[in-house]
Amino acid sequence: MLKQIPEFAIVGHPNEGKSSVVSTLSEDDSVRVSPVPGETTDCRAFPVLIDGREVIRFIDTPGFQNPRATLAWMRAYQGDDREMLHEFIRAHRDDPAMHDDCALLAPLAAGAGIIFVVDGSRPLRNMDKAEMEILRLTGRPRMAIINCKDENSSFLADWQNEFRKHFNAIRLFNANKATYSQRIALLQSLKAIDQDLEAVIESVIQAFSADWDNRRRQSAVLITAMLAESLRYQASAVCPPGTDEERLRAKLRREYTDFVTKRERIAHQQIRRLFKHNLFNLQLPEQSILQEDLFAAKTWQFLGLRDEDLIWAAAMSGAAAGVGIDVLTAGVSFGVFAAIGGLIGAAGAAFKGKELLSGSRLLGMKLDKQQLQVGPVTNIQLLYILLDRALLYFHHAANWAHGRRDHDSATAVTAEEKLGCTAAWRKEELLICDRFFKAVQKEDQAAQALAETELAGLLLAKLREQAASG
Ligand SMILES: Nc1nc2c(ncn2[C@@H]2O[C@H](COP(=O)(O)OP(=O)(O)OP(=O)(O)O)[C@@H](O)[C@H]2O)c(=O)[nH]1
Ligand SMILES: [Mg+2]
Repeated sequence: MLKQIPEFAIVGHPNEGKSSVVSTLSEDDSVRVSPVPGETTDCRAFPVLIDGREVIRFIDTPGFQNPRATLAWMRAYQGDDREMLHEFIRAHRDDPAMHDDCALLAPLAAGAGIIFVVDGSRPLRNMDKAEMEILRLTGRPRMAIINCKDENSSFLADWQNEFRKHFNAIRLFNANKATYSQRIALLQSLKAIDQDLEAVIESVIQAFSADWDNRRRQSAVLITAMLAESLRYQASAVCPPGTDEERLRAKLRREYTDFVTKRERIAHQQIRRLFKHNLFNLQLPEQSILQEDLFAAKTWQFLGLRDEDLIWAAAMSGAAAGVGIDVLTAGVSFGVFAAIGGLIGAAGAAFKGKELLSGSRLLGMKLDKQQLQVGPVTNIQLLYILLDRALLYFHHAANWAHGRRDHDSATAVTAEEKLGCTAAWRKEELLICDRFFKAVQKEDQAAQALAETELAGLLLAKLREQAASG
């Protein structure tokens, strides 16, 4: 019988990706991963905690050191099967040549199930067969994971054939690319390796699902709060006669962009932490639009709504709103998005991001006799840009496997280089955004709270959709 908290030892040959698998499965980026074989020299348990309660435990182990000698000893063993592993460890614990074999078999002797990891992009060797035979002889429930370190799949069939003889379940699982749903699929397979495990693993899957939904809910609230604060931001400066007005404008504009840029970064970091990327800074694909500054022209070209949707939204809001004026008035104040689209399209004419904010309409800058005021923003496109970027960031944070350390941009997720996803939202959804945009800038607290709840609800639904499609 396995213990109440299911425990799995991740075992295999050195350098095959065992620690990477542990890191990804336990969402723990403190697991030591290294290209040098022999990095892991002792067992270490990585518990998965949900709401402070341990639900499952993965044990990282050193690779087999001397599988042939281990197998020979086991084959010659004549004693009680249930004592075999304990006897093996007793007989070899003082032999440095068998240190790693004793270490990796210890959790199995204590009752852990087995997850055997191989790099399926290399050919099968006799050594692997010896390791599989050792694991079979332990009698523990066991599953094999084929972690293809590179794209070569020509050896897969050999591995699968061999695995069928030794394991209760086999799965392809890439420690560097596995998404949340692939992790859940792996847990589903683990259920099948032993009937005793079924109920307890099912409850682990339920706990994982509830935890992830909670992360989506919290992300929706964090994004909503970031939007509200960014859209509502305003600042003013005294501007007595004789002041250098241009300088003061530039200063306020800079303060504005700094504020929103920082506020956005904080929200992204909060999301990153929700997904337990604590030690390694989440690397975004090199090609990602998220690499661009929030106020860069490229950002506004690729994300946010298309002009026709904005015009529609403007019409719905009434032309009195800033967005209406921006979109519908031709000439200098024609929306920044249109200007950018045109300029970039026109033979790559240079367009400096800073100019985005040069139109006073974007920021609602106004001057009276004594003071200059900036914000709140009048262009709703900022809301969509921030939203698109937050949803993209969420996508990366949720799908970045913890075991992945190389940050190779060639294999990164890049299926985003189109318009941001808000451009495909339905009209009812755009109206929710529109109501939010107007409400957060008013004094009416009750209306603000209602609009925030409504937007957070929409975002939660979107994040759930993202999960279902990923
Ligand atoms: N490209 C790629 N590299 C991987 C993958 N899995 C592991 N690696 C790399 O392979 C190397 C070994 O990974 P580890 O997880 O440390 O392997 P291990 O089996 O724990 O190794 P030892 O502890 O030394 O036995 C590291 O450089 C990993 O980044 C993968 O799926 N794809
Ligand atoms: Mg290791």
